[in-house]
Amino acid sequence: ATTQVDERLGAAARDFLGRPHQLFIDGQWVDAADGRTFGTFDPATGAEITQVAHGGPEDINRAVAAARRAFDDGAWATMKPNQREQILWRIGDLLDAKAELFGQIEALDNGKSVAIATAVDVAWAADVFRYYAGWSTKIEGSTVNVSMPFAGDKQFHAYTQRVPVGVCGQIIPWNFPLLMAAWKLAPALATGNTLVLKPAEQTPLTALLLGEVIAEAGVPDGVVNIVTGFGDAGAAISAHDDVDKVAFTGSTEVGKLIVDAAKGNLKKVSLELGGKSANIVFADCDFDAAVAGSVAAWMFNHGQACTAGTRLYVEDSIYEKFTQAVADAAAQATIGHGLDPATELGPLVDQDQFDKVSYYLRAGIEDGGRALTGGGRHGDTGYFVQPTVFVDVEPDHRVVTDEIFGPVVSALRFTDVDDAVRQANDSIYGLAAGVWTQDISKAHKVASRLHAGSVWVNQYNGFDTAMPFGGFKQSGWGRELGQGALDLYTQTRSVNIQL
Ligand code: TXE
Repeated sequence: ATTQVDERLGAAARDFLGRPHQLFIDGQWVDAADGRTFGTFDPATGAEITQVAHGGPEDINRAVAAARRAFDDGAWATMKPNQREQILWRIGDLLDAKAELFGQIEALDNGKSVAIATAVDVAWAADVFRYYAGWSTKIEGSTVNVSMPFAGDKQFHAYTQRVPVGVCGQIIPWNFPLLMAAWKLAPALATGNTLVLKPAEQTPLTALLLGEVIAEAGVPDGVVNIVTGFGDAGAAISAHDDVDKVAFTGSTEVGKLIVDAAKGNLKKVSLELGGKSANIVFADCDFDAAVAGSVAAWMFNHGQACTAGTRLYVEDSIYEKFTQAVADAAAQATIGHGLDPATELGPLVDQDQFDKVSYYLRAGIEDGGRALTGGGRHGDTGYFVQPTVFVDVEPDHRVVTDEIFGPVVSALRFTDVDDAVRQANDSIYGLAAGVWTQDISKAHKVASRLHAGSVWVNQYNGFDTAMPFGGFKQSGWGRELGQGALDLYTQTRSVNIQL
């Protein structure tokens, strides 16, 4: 297939696109075992960007074997922690140094604005590597005062060690391709594991760039292996008997498949899944800040964020005025190609995602809702949809219950705190929630009653690398980021010595 190189790309990005895009196994760039490749596409135009190696189960076997050898030879797990720290820190620095390259490739492959890709995705990925670089030297066990009631007067010296889990499989989605790779890799590497990463088929490119950075930073061969491919490659990772742990970010549906596949060797599983997060606006909020924050809550990343605040609960007395202000602000967003500097809202990632969101735009109306703004496709090329605000919706409407993963919000009313909390908690998901009020006591009380892994008050998407992140209910198992992620990638050994 012929590929048109976008002239907004810099020299480094063009150079990268001109090279072959192979699998990264055991420190080498290699073709897929059967030589297959697949196309990755620009979602703003539908045009093919380039071809990428199509890794399958056989390639997963090769990658797992390399990761196993690298784990068993101990070059990484037993490396001095301060050396691991320096290597991880170097990855962060290289990401910063190549921010323009990473940002441009991310914008092209995913569709998000290059400004956001650079300032958020790349900068934060660098921060994640540096944060976990620091943890490399701080993985500690404890000494334990044992009583040993059946051992008479004998004396003991007992302690715990935190050791790596082993070979980790990491399967990531397309909405924050580089950032999700960083969230997965950095804590696993800081704690001495080796791994096989499978990027999403829609957005394989920045993971390959990251592979180059990882080699340049001095990570030993086989410690990080990157296999681009589809769901069958992910399934092969989750079912592999020589994989000790699988970490997944993606749909709740596939999360359940991974739990099933992992049963064979009872590998450890952590899951970061879907959401339908409630954003609660009280009448005593700072109105303008709440409007701007509530729009960003569901429009950020074109709604393709697991935390998207897509159930907007507004207190009765300000419902009309607030929802109109949200619709007006959303309608002003500049829609365009990610590489266009003026773009605020880019395309959805691919045809499947476009079809899914289009289905919900129809479902919102069929179920009895009304679109205050939006409701359809934007333009006639690429996968753009209009930002859409549904009102007159009921709790059982599909646009209220289902994760849509597009720039679509459903606005509902509530009467008081109890009503807001009851409605917000009425979901199979429990990933995040927003609360807008100037009454700080009310904010704390509401936060403590929400069934959500993250609660943001007077802001939305208030992430930090040091704050644990993950879901209640069907939004997942385990916590990433912060100190919490160390638990996912270590196991405890208790050693008890009779003196
Ligand atoms: O996700 P999948 P899709 C939600 C969102 C979206 C929907 C579908 O609602 O509309 O999921 O998106 C790999 N075993 N989220 O289809 O399929 C796949 O190759 C192992 C929420 O893209 O879950 C990719 O690498 N792996 C989410 C990854 O799983 C398998 C982010 C995610 O793809 C597999 C993305 C299998 N059987 C979508 N099948 C979030 N939590 O942020 C596929 N994969």
